[in-house]
Amino acid sequence: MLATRIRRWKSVALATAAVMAGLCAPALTATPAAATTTAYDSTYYKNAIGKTGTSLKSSLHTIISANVSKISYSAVWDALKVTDQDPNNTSNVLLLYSGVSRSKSLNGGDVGDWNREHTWAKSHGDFGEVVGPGTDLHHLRACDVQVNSTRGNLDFDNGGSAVTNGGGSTVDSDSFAPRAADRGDVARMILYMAVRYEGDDGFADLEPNEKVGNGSNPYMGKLSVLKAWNEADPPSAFEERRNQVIYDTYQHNRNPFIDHPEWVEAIW
Ligand SMILES: [Ca+2]
Ligand SMILES: [Ca+2]
Repeated sequence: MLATRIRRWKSVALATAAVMAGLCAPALTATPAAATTTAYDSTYYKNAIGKTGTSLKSSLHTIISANVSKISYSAVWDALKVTDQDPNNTSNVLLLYSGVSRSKSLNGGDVGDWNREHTWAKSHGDFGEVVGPGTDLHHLRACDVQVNSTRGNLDFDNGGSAVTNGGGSTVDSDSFAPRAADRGDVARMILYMAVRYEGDDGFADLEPNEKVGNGSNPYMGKLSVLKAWNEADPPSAFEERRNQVIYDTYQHNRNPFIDHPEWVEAIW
């Protein structure tokens, strides 16, 4: 325990020194699996630090389920205009999978509009649009209406052919792959849902597995691919801001895998 603490202090000191030397970003992103430190480790994540496996998963479930505020499905529209705001144009939202920047006012259901994508497909566990997993902002994203329809309830896997206006996303008969820049985001959203929903709150226990074609079962694949995507596409400034806005303004809980992407490997 003492050794762990000393290592942590040491890594904080090194990170601080790196910031002061202006070398922070390359030093901290060169090895994605390395332990990261955040401003929340001694507070929000206090009871999870140092744990691995099911112990870490259980601890994180308790942390991210405590004192959560939930919003209605209709309130999700306005929330996404804040969480998914284009950093280069405050009148727009950035759309998941395609990367398109589109006017916030074009929310709706017509071609050319954006709507509310359940990254964990709402049929997988059948939670629909009910307050809870159906309205959890950590996996709800602004998405082009047609691209959302193409994704449907497909599991995630590599391969397929290009999605029309999909920004490089691909699809085949049983799976969907986001454009490269959104792959880590999707992995961390799916795995947040697996930790947040454990079957103790009236909803299904959501879990990743190695399959595609999960249908209405409360599973989402493929875990090995999601793990690789988490490594290949580390958290971006957009994703970190989004996590912070949800924590500060809406739900008051965090996605642990955006703060600590190495916890994906620590659990799975
Ligand atoms: Ca990304
Ligand atoms: Ca679960």
